[in-house]
Order: sequence, then C-alpha cells, then structure tokens
Amino acid sequence: MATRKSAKKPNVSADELTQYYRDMLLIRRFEEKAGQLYGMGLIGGFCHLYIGQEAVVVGLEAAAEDGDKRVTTYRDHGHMLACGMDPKGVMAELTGREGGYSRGKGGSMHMFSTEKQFYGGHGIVGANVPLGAGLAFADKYLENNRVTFTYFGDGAANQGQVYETFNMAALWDLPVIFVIENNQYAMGTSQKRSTSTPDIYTRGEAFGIPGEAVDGMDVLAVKEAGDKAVAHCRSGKGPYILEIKTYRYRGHSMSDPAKYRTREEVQKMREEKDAIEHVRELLISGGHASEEDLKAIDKEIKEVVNASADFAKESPEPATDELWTDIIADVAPQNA
Ligand SMILES: Cc1ncc(C[n+]2csc(CCOP(=O)(O)OP(=O)(O)O)c2C)c(N)n1
Ligand SMILES: [Mg+2]
Repeated sequence: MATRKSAKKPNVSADELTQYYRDMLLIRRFEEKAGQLYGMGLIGGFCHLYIGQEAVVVGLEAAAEDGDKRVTTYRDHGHMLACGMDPKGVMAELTGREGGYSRGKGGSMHMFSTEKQFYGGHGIVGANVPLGAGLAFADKYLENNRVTFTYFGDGAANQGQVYETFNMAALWDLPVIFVIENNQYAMGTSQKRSTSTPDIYTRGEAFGIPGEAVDGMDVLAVKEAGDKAVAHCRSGKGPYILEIKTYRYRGHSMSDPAKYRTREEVQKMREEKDAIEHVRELLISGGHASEEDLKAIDKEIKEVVNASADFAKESPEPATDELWTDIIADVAPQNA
C-alpha cells in the first residue's frame, strides 16, 4: 500500500492501535465468512456487507463510553461486532437459527442488544434517524450524560425525516451524533448523481448544528473526530454531525452486479486507502508488532469467526410455533 501523505501520526498507545487492528480485522473476516455462507445458501434474504468501512465504526466505538447508545441501518454487522456483541449470536441470526440475537427470526437487518445498547439494524432507509434522536431525548430527560451514535448513509441524508430530526435535535439540544457514512453510493446511484452539494456535513448549518468531514479510511482521524463530537454532546451543547468519507468494496447487497462503477475504482481504493493496511503499517513501522505478531492475530480472529460459523450451522432453526412469540414486547423497557 502506498503511504498516505494525509495519514495521521498515531496519537494513541500501541495497545489501542493493536486493538483497532483486531477490531477492524474481526469485522472484515466475519463479513468475508458471511459472504461465503450466503454463497452456500446458508444465509437467506438480504445481506449487506460492511467490508471497506471498518474504520468508521471502530474509530467511533473507541470514542464511546459504557452506556452510550448506537442505532444504524441494514449494513449493521460491523456495528454489532464493534460494540461487543457476540459473533456467534450475530452469525446464527444471519443463518436464521435459534442461537441468533433475534432467535433466528430477524436476520441480517434486525438484531438488537439492550445489554450493549445496540438498537438495530433497520431496513427502512432513514427511519433510524428519528429513532436515534428519540434515544437521545430519553437520555437527556434522564440526565444520565449519555450519547447516541446515529448512523446513516449518504443516500439516506437526502430524506426529509433527517431534517425534521435535525430541527428537533437542535431545538432540544439532544446528545446525538449524526454519523453519515458517506460510502459514495446509494445502491447503484453515485453521490454525484443524487446529491446537490458534495459536503453533506454542512447540512446542519440551517439548524445550528456543527459538522465536519472526516477521512473514514483512517481510524485515528475517526477516533479524534469522535472524541470531539462526544465532548460536544456530553457538555450539553446538543447534536453534532460527522460526515465520514468511506468506501464499500463489495456490492450494495449480495445481489448487486455493480455495473455503476469500474473494477479499477474499487481496486484503487483497496490498494491505496485500505484502513486495515494503514494500521498494519503503523504497527510495523512503529515497532509495535512484527509480521509474526500480526499473523498470530489474524489466526486468532479466523478461529473466532470459524467458531461463529460452526455455532450458526449447529444451532437449530426455530420451531414453527415460534412464529407466534416475540411479536409484541410484554416488558416495559428499562431506564438504562
Ligand atoms: C424508504 C426506503 N426507500 C428505499 C429503500 C431501498 N434502499 C435500500 S438501501 C438504499 C440506498 C441507501 O443508500 P445509503 O443511505 O447511501 O446507504 P448505504 O447502502 O450506502 O450504506 C435504498 C434506496 C429502502 N430500504 N427504504
Ligand atoms: Mg451510501
């Protein structure tokens, strides 16, 4: 990989840097495995892989504290793993098995964990944005000093409900970070063809919401921007927008023929900008890890991912009478 001029010098410890490497690699290997299981017919329905975008969620999770919340879209496996959800439970849900987070009844786009404060997984574009503001409203009301990370795409950023949410979030100074994962495409439509102004982060100006663009292929830049946004929200100043420029290497979903971009475009990003390679280089050049150390990490992660796939294959499918359970919650949500 060519060394990037803009790449930040590490302002974190070697242990933190190694942890980012592990966390990003776990997402990448997990997604590669999910792609394989999909190809084998073990995963049905929709499946949107996060490969290429790993630095976004890993950098922001590094800026989060216990009790902070996150809500995202259908491209959600990376977010689950980064906030500490069990790969076995995620893979079993992808394969529609009882051992999955939604007992095999939700699939790729519909998993939740109140323990990890992960509020989905939502298939309707933009619909999670007001939900994120709602979570932040609850936290503000409870005065618990927590922050909600609300992730959505560049395509979703053109929806009306996003701006209704911006208005309310600014009006009530809600502790919410709007994270726009700008991977440059909404399905097969490039940002250039769909979006009137390229700088989506400026769209909060009309509401008095500050925002900034961030290099989403540099986990250190994401972490730094995340720290700033979190500090802003926790100090009671209201919402913040982070437009994180990233790139997905795979198709929109598993059934995407990807005719809207060239192979060369994808290849160039992989070769010159890959976020995992970037941290690998920092670890090696900084003398924090040897090639052997990194190989050992890769091996360890492959074992975790293989164990998640084995667990998923061995877990039974839910019984048919399970169709009638978990439809309406019968327990009032706890004020975490
Ligand atoms: C309300 C709504 N309209 C259309 C769709 C179909 N759809 C699914 S993903 C998508 C593109 C969204 O792109 P973006 O927000 O950039 O997210 P990305 O897939 O790039 O992560 C569309 C149009 C949908 N799921 N919901
Ligand atoms: Mg997009």
